[in-house]
Amino acid sequence: MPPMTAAAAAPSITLHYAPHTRAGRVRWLLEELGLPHQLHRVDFAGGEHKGDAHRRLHPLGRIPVLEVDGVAMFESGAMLIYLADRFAPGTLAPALDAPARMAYLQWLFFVPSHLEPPLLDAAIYDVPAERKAAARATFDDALRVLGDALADGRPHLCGDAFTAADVSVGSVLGWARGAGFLDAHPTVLAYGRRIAGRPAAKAARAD
Ligand SMILES: N[C@@H](CCC(=O)N[C@@H](CS)C(=O)NCC(=O)O)C(=O)O
Repeated sequence: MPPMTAAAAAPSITLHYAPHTRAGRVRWLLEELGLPHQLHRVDFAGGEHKGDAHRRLHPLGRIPVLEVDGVAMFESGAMLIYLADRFAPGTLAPALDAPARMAYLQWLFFVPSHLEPPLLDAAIYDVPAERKAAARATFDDALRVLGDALADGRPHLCGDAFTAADVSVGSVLGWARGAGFLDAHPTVLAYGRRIAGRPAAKAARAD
């Protein structure tokens, strides 16, 4: 009789989050993965993220933080890569040797490099009007790049398959759509709307 192998125990996953923050993209991916997880809603308004307990998880006092089996990590983009590689290799994360892996990583890094900084300045941060206008123009340039990538009619950034890169880009497009910044970019607007309608995306916006 072959030796019995114990089924791998399900990992214990906790996401420290607050609504309308970068935690949303991690929550969206957890929903796409169908992974059981705990949510700890950080009292953002009350400054919980600046307290000692949270700073032990994220020394800069920011969110999100992801804990897996008691090990904590910060940086939402890194969380997406980790979760998709570990729990959906070859689907939500293209395989290491798949051609789509290159576009996948490219778009994941495009978010914090070229989408978030100008969008935050243009839509959210209290910055001088001149800087706001410049940020809006920079954001428009980045949206044109996204629109060109989708211009061949592909449903998702890496081709047919929906990946964690769509989650990351889609989360930023949600903020931009709310600010009306996608109105001049119909292809990007349609893509953003479509992926925001996925059941997992809706579940991640429960609060
Ligand atoms: N690059 C980090 C950024 C983390 C970050 O700045 N999060 C914001 C919320 S979206 C935050 O915690 N802000 C609180 C603060 O700056 O004090 C990531 O993607 O996780």
